[in-house]
Amino acid sequence: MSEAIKNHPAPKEFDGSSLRIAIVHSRWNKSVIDALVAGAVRKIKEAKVQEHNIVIQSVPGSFELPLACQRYAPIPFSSRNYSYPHSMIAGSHVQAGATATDLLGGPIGTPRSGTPIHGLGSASIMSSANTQKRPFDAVIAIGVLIKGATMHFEYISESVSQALMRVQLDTSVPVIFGVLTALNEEQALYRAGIGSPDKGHNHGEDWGSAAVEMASRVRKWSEGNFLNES
Ligand code: DLZ
Repeated sequence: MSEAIKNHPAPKEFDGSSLRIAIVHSRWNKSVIDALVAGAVRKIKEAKVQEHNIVIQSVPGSFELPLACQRYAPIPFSSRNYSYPHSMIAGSHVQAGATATDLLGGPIGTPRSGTPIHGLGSASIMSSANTQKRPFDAVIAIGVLIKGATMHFEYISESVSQALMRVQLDTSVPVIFGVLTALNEEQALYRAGIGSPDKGHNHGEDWGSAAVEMASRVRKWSEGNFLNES
């Protein structure tokens, strides 16, 4: 495909100051993952998403991403309430310096069954019972699959992309597809902006911007706002 057509359009600007965004990433191919997560966080923060509203969770490999994303986006959009006072979310998942490897403690959402999900430790479980009701506005799934000698790559790439789409449509929470499917390490490094000699482009930045945009748009749509806008 011509590079003149396939480009990186400048993202539109959205105010993310009231958004809550989760990043779920795998740990395979860590140096690439770290660069991608850092790129996503950079763009999310540039859009004014508050640090305590950025939650980062790791899972072993890309195959585990869909289930984790599903747990971070469990509330059907129709039952959301955006009138939560700020105090209900403040301190819910405080993260001092978002890094690719941090785990966050505490309840992360309320599934349709009404059973609280107690995920990742106990530290913040006591912070506020109300935080369980504060949904994520978007989830970014970040993984790096590098093709090897077997069919493993094809099976995982296909199933993970299908499953992430399913989570997005089932929950109405935007799930940003941040899974690199590279034919070799060089391709992966280049797409994380850490290639050599040409660094390439960090696609994590695009995913961060896409998360803020989709979260903002879905919120508007849920309010019945479908006005013309490109
Ligand atoms: C097993 C495996 C292999 C061979 N390669 C990758 C990879 O390139 N990227 C990735 O994210 N995960 C890989 N995995 C691990 C699987 O995604 C998964 O974690 C395991 O099969 C356990 O379910």
